[in-house]
Amino acid sequence: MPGERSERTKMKIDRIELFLCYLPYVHFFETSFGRQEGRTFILVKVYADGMCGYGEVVADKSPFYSYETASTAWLMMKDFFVPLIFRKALAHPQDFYAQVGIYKGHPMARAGLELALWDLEARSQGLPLWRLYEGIHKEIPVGVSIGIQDSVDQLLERIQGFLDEGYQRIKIKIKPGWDTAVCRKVREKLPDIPLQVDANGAYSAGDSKRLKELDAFNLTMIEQPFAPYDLWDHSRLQKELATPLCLDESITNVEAARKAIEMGSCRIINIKAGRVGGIIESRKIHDFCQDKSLPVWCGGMLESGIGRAHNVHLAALPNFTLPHDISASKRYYAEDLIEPPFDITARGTIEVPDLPGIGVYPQEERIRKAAVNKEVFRKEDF
Ligand code: OSB
Ligand code: MG
Repeated sequence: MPGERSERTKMKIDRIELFLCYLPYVHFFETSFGRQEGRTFILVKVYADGMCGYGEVVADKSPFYSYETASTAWLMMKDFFVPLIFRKALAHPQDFYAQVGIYKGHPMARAGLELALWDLEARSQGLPLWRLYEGIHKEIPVGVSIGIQDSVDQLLERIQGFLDEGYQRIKIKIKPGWDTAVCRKVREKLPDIPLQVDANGAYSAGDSKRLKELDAFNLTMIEQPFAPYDLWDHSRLQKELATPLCLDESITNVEAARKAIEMGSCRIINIKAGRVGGIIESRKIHDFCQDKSLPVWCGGMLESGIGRAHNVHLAALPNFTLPHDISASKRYYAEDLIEPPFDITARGTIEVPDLPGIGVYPQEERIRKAAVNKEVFRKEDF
């Protein structure tokens, strides 16, 4: 495992800070779950030897995407994961990963802490995260995920705007009633762009006939048509579809990935560190998929620049080959929490930062402004 340290030089975490934050979006984001105007999330700071690492918990205010919320994640960290780190003197993310497995569930809460420990570890070694992860990509291909709009014309206008900005592919959110007719109109206007759709589990097996109509639109993939637990119906649908299925919510760990692949439930996997509990589990899924010749890409949860920086470094791994849901800072927030902001190159890519840790500078003043609650935990209190 790269990034391992000897006992002698092991860091000791002496303080952990949690910030409950809210940032308004530049444009509302609507999925099959509903419309949102901004994002609630938790920033995690872990301190050791005068250094600090940053992580982000992607759990939202409400349990739409998963059962986790910002409140449940806060509680799990406070009652279980933070005490575990202090009591067992865990500082290396690998040690945290090995020990936190005694508890069930709550991957987003774990991931926030694991990410912060990775940032700290990388900073202490003076290396960017992508080197610790053994990444190879110096820049990563990126796309944009566009929510459900008030009208198809508005959607077409937004798509054109993002294409003009240089994004390599477009993903649109779909739900029953905002699907085939929308895809047809997009294809009439833009017959050749790389286009994919994401249903966030809005369909059920009875909708299979309708979903098969999507084969007509030359989509790169259809993401998560059915419920997260439903690998079986995904496998039945994939057999009848020419378009590859991509699973997001269903892939909660490497075991779920193995079962999905063995059952033929998908041909592509979207990896999100938050959904699967951190970088170590993400790498296991990445490696397993690589072994099975399945391409993966990095999904997003509309993170602040801190969470997005973590995604960018993860996406530097070799088998992350398809364009990611990692967009420029200004696509999400008027003022991101980092400097410099992420921008799109003329090649439709984002450059992987080469400075230590996440490789971008968190802006403390902006974090304070975004924070609606804060809690500090000290080693001496455990
Ligand atoms: O399903 O990929 C998803 C955002 C929030 C929750 C779930 C999803 C999304 C996105 C946005 O599609 C991707 C991004 O961060 O750009
Ligand atoms: Mg998705």
